[in-house]
Amino acid sequence: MTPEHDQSTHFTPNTTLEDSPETISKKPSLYDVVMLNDDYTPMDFVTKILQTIFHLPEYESNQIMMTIHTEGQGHCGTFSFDVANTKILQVKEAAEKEGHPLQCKLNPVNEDDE
Ligand code: TYC
Repeated sequence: MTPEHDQSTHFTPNTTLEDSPETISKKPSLYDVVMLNDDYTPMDFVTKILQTIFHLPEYESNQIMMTIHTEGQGHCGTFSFDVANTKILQVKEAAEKEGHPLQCKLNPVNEDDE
């Protein structure tokens, strides 16, 4: 391959050969897990979830729970895509087991803002 035809320097592991250099956008490497408020999940249950699944101390867990309760949502932590998704699934499973509608969402971290 002649050097002018070698596009290898334009590609990263997150791109495919179909991508032109102009359309390449790197997949975010970090994701915020954001917990949502609802009218039914008991406050104690949310605080326990933040302690057990997100490994947050009791005091902070209670503060985050109250932030979610009053503001509608709250930040539980920032993780890789796989870890964030696993935690969201663990929250959903633990909540469903007790009949609570508690949900989290995943937000890509904008690395330009860091
Ligand atoms: N709003 C709920 C209540 O009044 C408590 C709650 C807090 C629910 C945080 C979900 O993510 C949540 N029982």
